[in-house]
Amino acid sequence: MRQGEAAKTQPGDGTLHVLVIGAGFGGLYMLHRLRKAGFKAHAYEAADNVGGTWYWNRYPGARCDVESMQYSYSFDEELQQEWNWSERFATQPEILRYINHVADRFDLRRDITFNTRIVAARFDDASNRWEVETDKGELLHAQYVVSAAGCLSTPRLPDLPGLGNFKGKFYHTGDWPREGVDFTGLRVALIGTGSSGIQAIPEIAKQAKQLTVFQRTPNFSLPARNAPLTDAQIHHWKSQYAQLRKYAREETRSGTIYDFPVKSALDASDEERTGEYEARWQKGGANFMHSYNDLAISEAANTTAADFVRAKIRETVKDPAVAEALSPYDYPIFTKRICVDTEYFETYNRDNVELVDLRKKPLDTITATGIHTADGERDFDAIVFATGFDAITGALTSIDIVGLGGRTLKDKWSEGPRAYLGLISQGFPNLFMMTGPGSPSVLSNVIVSIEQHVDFISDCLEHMRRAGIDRIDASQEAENEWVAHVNEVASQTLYPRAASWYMGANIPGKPRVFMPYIGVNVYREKCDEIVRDGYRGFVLR
Ligand code: N01
Repeated sequence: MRQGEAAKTQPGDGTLHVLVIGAGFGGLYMLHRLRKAGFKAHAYEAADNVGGTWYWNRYPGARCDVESMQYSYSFDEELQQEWNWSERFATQPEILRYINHVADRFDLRRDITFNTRIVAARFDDASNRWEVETDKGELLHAQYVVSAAGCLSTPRLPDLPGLGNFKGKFYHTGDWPREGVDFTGLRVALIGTGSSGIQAIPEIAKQAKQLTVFQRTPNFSLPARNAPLTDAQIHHWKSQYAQLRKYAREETRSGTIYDFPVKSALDASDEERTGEYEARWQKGGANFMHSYNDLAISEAANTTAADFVRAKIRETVKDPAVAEALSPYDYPIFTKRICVDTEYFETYNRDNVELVDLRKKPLDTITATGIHTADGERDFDAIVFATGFDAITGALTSIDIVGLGGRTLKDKWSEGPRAYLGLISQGFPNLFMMTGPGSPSVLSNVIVSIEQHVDFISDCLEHMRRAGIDRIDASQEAENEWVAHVNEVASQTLYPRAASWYMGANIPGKPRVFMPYIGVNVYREKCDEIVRDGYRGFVLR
């Protein structure tokens, strides 16, 4: 290193090397790696504690639908050996306990400021530093910013006429009261039947006097068949964690191990196919998605799986009209995020549960006492919004991020997000976006994707420090090629056929662009190649 560069790459003037936004799974591991590498790093977190998604989403029934032995960090062998998951699919409280355990075990809290939201960030071209503003009006300076603000962290309340008049209480599943909610004896409305609604509905139905579900689009859901983990299951994973994690990272498209298929659905006889689907349905979980290798690319193959699930809905729900209303027809199965449930369809057989099909009876207005639809008014004491998130980009575009030439990220992304590898958006140097648009993120076991991004970013910063470089941007050409590639990969699948949040379709006015990259294994290979080629496509200076 030449003289003078130590000062350039090791701010000693109160400037941080790295400011991390968020203290969920992404932010915590980022902080840990950066500290180990000797960077001066600090995280800012809007909540009063760690956990991110798992801090906010405390609605009844919240659990992860990636199996717990896989939905955990792999970066520390002792950590993965010492922690014991109790169930096949972990509950939100158990995951939050795990995250707190990690924060304590690696002494991370001393470098986190809680109750502080980052609201703005402006890049200074002359000093290669970011000036970052908090909601307390504090100004911070950092050479690099890493956003670990999450893909599903900006809850969205629909703009329904009259909501301000409602005299009862209303809640969003993604911003659930810390103290919980007791629905005993109450008439409850729930709007939205995505993963959150589908998990909350059976639990709220058990407690409330009456639950009315307002459904706009029915969803495909698979039974979880959750159960306590046995010692043998735990031993299976723990005795070969290193190999299994490596396999998940390097050989699978989603970073998760399933019973992978060997053939096309169309090469199986009707009887064989039904047998395969039934076996996987009984086993439970998202394994069903992997029955055949062409379900995501061939409409004919996909229909066989969709028909099977629709038949299960008819078999489960006693009232045929309700079963029909709950059956999705207008998009291929798996092209919206598949739901995994515990007694979701069964819940509609309860006397205290009603389904309102908003496609037949559109919602007009929220009144002081309830909800008015085309067939009249129903009174409620509480409304639960399970209406989703401004996904993937919302956390970033809600921060006023200003890059080179005074251009805002929001403006640059007004026709769809653009970023090289989903990591850096050209014109916003030294700003890394963990699990950003154009990376596998939400189409993967997100912890696998987080670990890969953390390692990439940390290795990159160490490389830059060694080389005496303190600015990284993406080249316009590399970004353009990457965005085209992400779209090209998606267009070979059925995914763009659904009006899903992957496409931005749940937010009025949001551009319809397929945002995640399909293929954890391929993505990792490409990133590794790019690093081997001296960070090809990045501009380092
Ligand atoms: O949100 P969603 P979510 N009027 O966007 C409806 C992850 N997650 O919180 O489809 C009426 O999927 C909307 O209807 P439509 C997982 O990745 C994981 O449930 O737009 N309805 C839809 O039914 C998941 O995919 C886990 O027609 C309105 C629902 O609200 C992601 O988070 C658990 C409406 C929103 O569904 C998001 O799931 C939970 C309106 N104005 C979440 N606006 C696990 O790991 C929206 N809707 C288990």
